Amino acid sequence: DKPVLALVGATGAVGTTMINIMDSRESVPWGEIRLIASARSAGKVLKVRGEDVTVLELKPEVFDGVDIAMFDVPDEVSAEWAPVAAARGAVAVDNSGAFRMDPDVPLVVPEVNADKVTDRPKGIIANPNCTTLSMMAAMGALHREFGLEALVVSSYQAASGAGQPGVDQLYAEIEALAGKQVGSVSGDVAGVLKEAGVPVGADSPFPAPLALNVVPWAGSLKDDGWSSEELKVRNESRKILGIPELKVSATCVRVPVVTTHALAIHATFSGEVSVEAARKVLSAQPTIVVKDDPAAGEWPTPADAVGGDPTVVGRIRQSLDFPNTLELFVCGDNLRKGAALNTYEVAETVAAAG
Ligand code: 2RA
Repeated sequence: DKPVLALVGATGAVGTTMINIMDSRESVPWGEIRLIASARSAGKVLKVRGEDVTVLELKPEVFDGVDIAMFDVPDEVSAEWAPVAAARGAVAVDNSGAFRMDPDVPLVVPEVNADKVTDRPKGIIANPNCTTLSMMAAMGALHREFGLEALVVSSYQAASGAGQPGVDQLYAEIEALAGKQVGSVSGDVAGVLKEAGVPVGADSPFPAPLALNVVPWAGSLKDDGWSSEELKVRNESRKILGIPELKVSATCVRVPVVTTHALAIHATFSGEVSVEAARKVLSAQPTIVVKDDPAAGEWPTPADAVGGDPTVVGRIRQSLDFPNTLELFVCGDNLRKGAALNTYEVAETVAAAG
């Protein structure tokens, strides 16, 4: 019998992307696709691969007969319900932060550590944070070949990383500023936003205006000035790559882009790695597109990656002053590979493993 797949959080931003991904697959291995959401959205009818599917309310019984349950819901909902799904016999593939660093929960990126999907004592598999995930296909491929020792990363994160409220905020700011002369000589962005009634600071998903600006902050404040997002990049990279001692330093920055996270990466290996060798390894990875010809004006930008599945990699250079080190620029759609696509690929991997 073909496995039964459930999608919890079917009506949210990532859930909607997930349905698009399933629609675009040539074939799917599922006998049934069950859609689940909160009581508020239950009863809605959504099209999945051309069929009408009625959204069911999240209750323990909806997991009966389910083989794999994908969760695209907030941390506290996953923390409560993924164990319920697992207790009812499903493998829960969770896209929240609730279980990522649990030593009994594998954190999986299929290109890097697909073998870990069967090692799941709690019946739960976690999907990484979108910022870490955006660079894992590339870093996994390079690590396999050259032995990664250290990562220094700066992120350029899109507004949709903060969900639909983040996207709505960026559009509202752009609309309020359109046609206005703002900047160093003609007035401040925050002032114009306030005047237009657009929330700023504590009332906004971002701690400072995002339009015409960059904001060196994502997540919550942790010890010694680090943000939760920066610590996730460090901890999750170590766990996924299987290098507990990997040296990682991250600075996470929000930029006025709607979707697709970009990362500038300074990666140090155990020996010298030529740009040519790195390019060869990256090009051989089916989920990576190398776009790297500065003389022809070719490099990755968020606009190149958005809406697509591959990670786009370019600006590959040998560091001038740091031995055994490459500099790269990576762009990945934070809602697709960064969230829905990786979760779905993990579910496919679980199904294939039987
Ligand atoms: C962000 N990585 O971009 C977070 C969302 N998971 O805000």
